[in-house]
Amino acid sequence: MLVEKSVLQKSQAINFYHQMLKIRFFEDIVDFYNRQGKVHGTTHLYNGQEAIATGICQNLNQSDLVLSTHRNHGHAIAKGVETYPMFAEIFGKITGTNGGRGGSMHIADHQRGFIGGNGIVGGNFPVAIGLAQAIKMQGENHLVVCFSGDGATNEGTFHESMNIAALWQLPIIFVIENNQYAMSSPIEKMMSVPNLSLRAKNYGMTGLRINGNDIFEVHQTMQALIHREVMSPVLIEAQTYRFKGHSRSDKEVYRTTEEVNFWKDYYDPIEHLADHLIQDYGMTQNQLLKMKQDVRKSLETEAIRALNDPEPGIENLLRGVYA
Ligand SMILES: Cc1ncc(C[n+]2csc(CCOP(=O)(O)OP(=O)(O)O)c2C)c(N)n1
Ligand SMILES: [Mg+2]
Repeated sequence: MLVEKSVLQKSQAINFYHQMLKIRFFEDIVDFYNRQGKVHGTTHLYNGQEAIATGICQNLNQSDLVLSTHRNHGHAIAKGVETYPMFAEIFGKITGTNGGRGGSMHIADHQRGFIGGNGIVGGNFPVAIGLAQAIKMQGENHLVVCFSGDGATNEGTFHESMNIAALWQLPIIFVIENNQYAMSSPIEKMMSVPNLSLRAKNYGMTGLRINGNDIFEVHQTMQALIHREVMSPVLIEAQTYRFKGHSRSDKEVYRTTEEVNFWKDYYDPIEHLADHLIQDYGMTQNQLLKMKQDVRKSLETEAIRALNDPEPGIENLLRGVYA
């Protein structure tokens, strides 16, 4: 897809850059404390994929609903969830988005339309369908966006949900972040047709394949989708790459350092936008550096504050348990 850089106002481009930095540094700080043993359970970091969450969610309203996966921090931040309670949740603190009992994979904030992550691969597709059906039955005009990985599209729930979404013409956008691996399995060992957007066609749904590391392309795609007359279901395959291991325990023996460095050097979505901010929007290196420092510093302060918060006491054990 050919994309005009001028589709973005300067203030919007700066806002996108800020958002992507926030996601990147949030993950770096989580990684740091994870290695210090401050995180219970594992984490799945979003580094390298920031343009997708940003370009998709910045085009949504608060009342639109987002569902995510085990790799959910970036989606939550992009949907407007506050980072301090996210840190607290990941550190298992009472001040966390879920009172410290969900952890990294289960960030949720329903007031901001972030329904939540899900540790079950493919687990959120049917939930998204239910929400989209409810919206349709109530005659509201909100959208549901369901993020997933490439690996999740081999789960039965994906195909069942695509079928129903198309049949019932639900207001839902499936965003497949094709980072080319599901844990240690490269996509070519998992499916014979690696173009995932083609999967939409068989269900009678529009399928788009975009460069997920180009914020302009992601944004333009969403602009076209939110301005349609009728919100029929769509599948977006956003091609991307994850810069860090699958999770904390990943030794990354299934890919080479050269491959990872190639993506970091040539396809970093944040550096791509930074280049345009300088060339097309007249920003200076110093201005970008200052933004980086400010974003990092404020996140570091929040993380330290969250680390010092109390853990949930025993009296919280049955909170939210309904049966
Ligand atoms: C139903 C189910 N099967 C297996 C797992 C273990 N698992 C966790 S993440 C993952 C890979 C998911 O790959 P993908 O959907 O491409 O997402 P990515 O991790 O690349 O973001 C697997 C197999 C799980 N959590 N749930
Ligand atoms: Mg994947």
